[in-house]
Amino acid sequence: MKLYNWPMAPNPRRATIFVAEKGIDIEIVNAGDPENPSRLSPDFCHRFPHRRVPVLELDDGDWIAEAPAICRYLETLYPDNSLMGRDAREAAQIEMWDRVAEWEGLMAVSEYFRNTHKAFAGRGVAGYANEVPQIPELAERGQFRLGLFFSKLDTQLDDREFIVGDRFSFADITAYCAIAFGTSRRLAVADDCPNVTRWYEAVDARPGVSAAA
Ligand SMILES: N[C@@H](CCC(=O)N[C@@H](CS)C(=O)NCC(=O)O)C(=O)O
Repeated sequence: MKLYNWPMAPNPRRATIFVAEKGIDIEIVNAGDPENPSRLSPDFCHRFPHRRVPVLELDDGDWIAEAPAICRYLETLYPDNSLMGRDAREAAQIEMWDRVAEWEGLMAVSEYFRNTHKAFAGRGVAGYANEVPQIPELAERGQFRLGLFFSKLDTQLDDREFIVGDRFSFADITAYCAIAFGTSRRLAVADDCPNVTRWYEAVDARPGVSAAA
């Protein structure tokens, strides 16, 4: 198997952290264009018309995209050190918070990033070769939505070490990747969210997380 990554991009990082935390030995390949690091390589886009990372290429050439689907597949193959739930209730709660983190955290940062960064002019939506103009109002709304997500997460983390119960899970990975990417774009955690700050620092210090930087 090969896992296609794009250093600094938050969605493939969900998969590379997952792999590092579980200790799975998989070849990780950079799908970026060496001539233009803000784009995926023409060869990758030709081979995988999904045009987004992460992609997991299987040994028979078949492939799986979308970070949660890749991680679910790997979790099934390598059930030790579960990151997606040990029983029905834990699995559902992790999936619930992963979806919240993706839809409310990652999408908010992505709305901001794709509608402001100069290298993404005309590339407002990931995964298509079509020209999609940037919309400054979407960047503003993304920044606002991220504040809502911080507040929601702060409440959830009020009496918990991690997002679901007291175990690190895929939900923490997705929320961390959203916030880490936001921080790199000067969208820092709001001062009135101390639980998020405490949790973020703990996740950031995990060896599996720094190994997949
Ligand atoms: N929902 C997808 C999102 C994948 C995605 O948007 N990936 C971005 C990087 S974070 C990408 O491949 N962008 C390609 C581009 O900007 O051309 C997932 O879970 O993997």
